[in-house]
Amino acid sequence: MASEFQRRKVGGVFRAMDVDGDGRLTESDFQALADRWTAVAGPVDPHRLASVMTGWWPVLQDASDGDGVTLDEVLLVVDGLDGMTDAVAGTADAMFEAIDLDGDGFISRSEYAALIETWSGAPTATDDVFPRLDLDGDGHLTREEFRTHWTEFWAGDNPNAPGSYVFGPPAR
Ligand SMILES: [Ca+2]
Ligand SMILES: [Ca+2]
Ligand SMILES: [Ca+2]
Repeated sequence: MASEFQRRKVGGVFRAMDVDGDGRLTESDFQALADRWTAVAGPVDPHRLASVMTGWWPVLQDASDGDGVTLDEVLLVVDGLDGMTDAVAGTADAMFEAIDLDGDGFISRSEYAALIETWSGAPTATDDVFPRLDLDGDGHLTREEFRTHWTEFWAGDNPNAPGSYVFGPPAR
């Protein structure tokens, strides 16, 4: 069973992805997300970002009753991620490459800010979050740091872990 914290954490991402706000993720939400990301016209390639997320679509659909994917169904998938660590790490790497705009193998503070702004569709303060994610304080995120946070976000349940805030502060 997902904890209250996981429900709140994943629920924030769910609401960002449920573009039409009907409480279910459908393919039209993913299309609308790609459109939103394209409209931001930032440096993040919206199609690359969308393909990272749509890679999980078959897994989500398997958990659903065929009428869109609800938050409860997403949480069912989240519950099962302990046994899918390779798939989660693979998504982290794909996401990392989508964020690493200059391809230098690191995520800079500005690359991270571009991701969150594109993701949320609005300017979002990331100055407080980034230093927490930068575990060794060298000013950028390595692939390993990002993989740690991404895995914590999706498979973990620790309100004090920096990775719980990889998409920004959770909704209350
Ligand atoms: Ca929807
Ligand atoms: Ca970079
Ligand atoms: Ca670092």
